[in-house]
Amino acid sequence: MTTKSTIYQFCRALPKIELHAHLNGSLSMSILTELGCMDTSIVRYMNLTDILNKKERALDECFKLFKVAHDATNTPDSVYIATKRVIEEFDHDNVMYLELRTTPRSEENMSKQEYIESVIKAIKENDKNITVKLILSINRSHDMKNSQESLEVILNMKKIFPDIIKGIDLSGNPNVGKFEAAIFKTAKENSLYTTIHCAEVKNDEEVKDILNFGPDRLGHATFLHPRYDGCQENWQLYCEKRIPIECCMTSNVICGTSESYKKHHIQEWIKNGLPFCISTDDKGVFCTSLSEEYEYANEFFDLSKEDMWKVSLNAVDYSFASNAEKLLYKSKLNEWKRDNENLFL
Ligand code: 6MZ
Repeated sequence: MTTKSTIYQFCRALPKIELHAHLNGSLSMSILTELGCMDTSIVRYMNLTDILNKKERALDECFKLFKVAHDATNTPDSVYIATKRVIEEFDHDNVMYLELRTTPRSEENMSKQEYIESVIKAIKENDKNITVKLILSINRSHDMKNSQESLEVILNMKKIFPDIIKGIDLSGNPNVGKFEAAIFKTAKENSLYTTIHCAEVKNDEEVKDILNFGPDRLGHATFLHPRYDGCQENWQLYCEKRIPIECCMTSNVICGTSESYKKHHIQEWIKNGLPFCISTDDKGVFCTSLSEEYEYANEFFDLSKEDMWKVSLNAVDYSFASNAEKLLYKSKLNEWKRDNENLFL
């Protein structure tokens, strides 16, 4: 019988695929404590009431919180520990494949290259039941010179770690800066997959440019469907391209870009059979987990256990893993289903 508690159990046990998780947004209270973060800073990082009280400017408020995490990860050692712990926590939540994304950052005692090396060291040492790949982010608020410098470092590191560095992302406060196609074109030409935060706020012109560029995946896509303040022309273009979107329900609800879970745009993708995956975005800042996000999909959009299993299976296809890896994860999901028939009841 399907009850709240069997759903809870199912969502936790389901082997899951996480494709949209920012390292410095994923730090839990215990990770920040281990990194020596002061209690007052931790309260600030995880203080959702502050964001929720600022309704109109919730998204901008949220971006101020990352400073707490960035201050706690400003040395190669702290970046290494943060990455290691975040991987452990996703593993604990039965995530079997994680594409972790992070923005290479230079600090007083760390270059962008050293930042990436620290993340990769933690990924290489991972001996848990979870495969981890890396997506490197370009912050849209950075100027072209800074972004080009990041791209150069990323391309050099990709040559050394082609099995780990899989893609490049555009993120950062959507109210600041813009999408520069040239950076992503070069990344694509150098065999990097691309995923771009798109329509997290209403910006039809930029959405059109991003869709015309044609990234491999889109982050959020909140203001894309006409019923969600998107324009018909972009929606038509999207439907032709059918680019998988990374849905982060709690993030959107807390940042105020979605009115509520019930009114989240994911329902248009579900209804129209369009490609999407379920993700956490910043599990630390938004106090969530991938299992919880699946629970919301069940609660608000009636996804059955079978549907949720299929969402996880489909996410394998949208991932930046190799074809051989995809086959492996799919067979693992099929095997898990065979071995856990009782959980589907
Ligand atoms: C856009 C976001 C984001 O890269 O330092 N980031 N960008 N939209 C969002 N929705 C809420 N959440 C996080 O992780 C933190 C960085 O990820 C991006 C921001 O640039 C933030 O500074 P890293 O590991």
